[in-house]
Amino acid sequence: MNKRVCIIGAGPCGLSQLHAFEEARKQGAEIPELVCFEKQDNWGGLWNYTWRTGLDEHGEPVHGSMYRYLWSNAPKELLEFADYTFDDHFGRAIPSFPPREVLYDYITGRANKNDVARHIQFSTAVRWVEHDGKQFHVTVENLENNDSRTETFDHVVVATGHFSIPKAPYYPGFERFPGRILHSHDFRDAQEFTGKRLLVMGSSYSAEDIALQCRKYGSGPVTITYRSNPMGFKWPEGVEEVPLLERMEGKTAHFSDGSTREIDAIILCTGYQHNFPFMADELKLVTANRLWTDSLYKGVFWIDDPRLMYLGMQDQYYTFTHFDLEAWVARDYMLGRLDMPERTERQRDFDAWRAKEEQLEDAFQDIDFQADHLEDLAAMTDYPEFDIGLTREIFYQWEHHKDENIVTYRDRAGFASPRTGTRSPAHHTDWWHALDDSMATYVEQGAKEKTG
Ligand code: FAD
Ligand code: NA7
Repeated sequence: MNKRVCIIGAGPCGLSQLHAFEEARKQGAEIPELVCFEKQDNWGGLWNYTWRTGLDEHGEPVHGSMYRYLWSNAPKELLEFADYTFDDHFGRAIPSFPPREVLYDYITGRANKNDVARHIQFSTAVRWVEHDGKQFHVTVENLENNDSRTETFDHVVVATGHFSIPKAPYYPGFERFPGRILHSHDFRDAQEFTGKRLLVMGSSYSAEDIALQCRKYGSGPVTITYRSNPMGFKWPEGVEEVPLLERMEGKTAHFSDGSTREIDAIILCTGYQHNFPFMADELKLVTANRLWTDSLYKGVFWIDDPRLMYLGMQDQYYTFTHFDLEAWVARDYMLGRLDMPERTERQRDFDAWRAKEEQLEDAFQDIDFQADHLEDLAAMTDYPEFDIGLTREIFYQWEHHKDENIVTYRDRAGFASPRTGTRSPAHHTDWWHALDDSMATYVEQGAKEKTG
């Protein structure tokens, strides 16, 4: 087989795709030539922390949106690779809400095991992808020497993520605000805001985590302003939610309920755009951040031409296992193991999922919907079995724990691995007081004996 496959991005999704092929190779399959282009000089995508913001050393938009002191926002049992468990990687049970560095080590541990780096061309940005009816033409630029070239491929897998290019709204008075206004994409170290009175805009994961994190590291009072609905958690002292900002007058924030607050810095946690400027219009995914993205059959295949695939484009409850399942199914299609139905049947399948998605009413239903998506994919391929039913239950528990206490949900323990059954021990320090997020402190100092 001399087919060529182009994978764009070596974040978790791109690595899942490379890994899926390597697993097939180990079982004797003949696999196509794999070429993965990654614009950064290292892998891991968002988990590869960078201190940079704005433009990088090559003048490229910085991809990274993760910040210091970021801890997993859901139990690690929900994202455990079925073929490379946390026990496999760490050699013992670790607590359930690891900091970023620990998860980075885990992701790259599996990538190292199969030596997938040999397929990756780092510091190489994809500039343009088009299709001539037979093949894809992919133009890339080597960022070290600015050389550009165009190569042809039979398949393209887009794995460039969708939490990197900010949606940054304007509100009256921003242009005269005498302080810093930043998007969560550019947030790096909460200690920048020590003693400052903060306005955080948004009511989703970033707003929740950045508000808490700033307070944890010593900010002044944090006011969270919401557009549709408040998150409604029982916030710690010094954090509150108010209706939408109407305007800033100097340092004074005016809200739609008529109240005002004095503010020193504004953090827009207003989400991200699916952004693929390197894709020709007829191949470009245009979608909102939702559980059933537009234009993709099974959430993976470009509905008009399945030779093009996108990974990880959904709004995310599930992450690494979902990415793996998508990558396994994409691989099977590229290996000729999967029957691809006709366009009309793909559309019928899409419409059925979309209709269900449009009926979803709360986070619990969202979780079930995405778990159904995982089960649908799992039935199509030979990804190692794991207990998806158990992950649904852990997700529900996690939602309840957050409602009970948003500050302590990360101190919970005793979650069972859906693959091995191993139960997580408690961390040695509660999250609110754990200011050092290094792997050495998290893993190597050991965990408390107790579980549950
Ligand atoms: P990314 O991780 O974004 O990787 C995409 C890769 O593509 C990058 O390496 C990038 O450099 C490369 N790339 C982009 N454009 C090009 C181009 N033109 N040419 C070449 N390469 C390119 N998930 C969890 O499971 N748990 C969490 O706690 C969690 N916290 C998060 C916190 C934040 C602040 C954010 C933003 C996300 C968080 N996520 C979390 C979700 C995160 O989206 C996934 O975990 C995961 O990183 C997605 O992987 P990906 O490969 O799709 O994309
Ligand atoms: P999300 O989950 O897309 O949430 C964006 C939030 O921003 C959401 O609450 C929106 O309110 C709000 N928003 C968007 N536009 C505006 C405007 N114009 N004005 C006010 N508020 C607005 O992004 P996150 O960054 O929180 O999460 C992304 C990922 O990062 C996530 O998967 C985590 O893993 C980490 P709405 O409710 O739509 O009214």
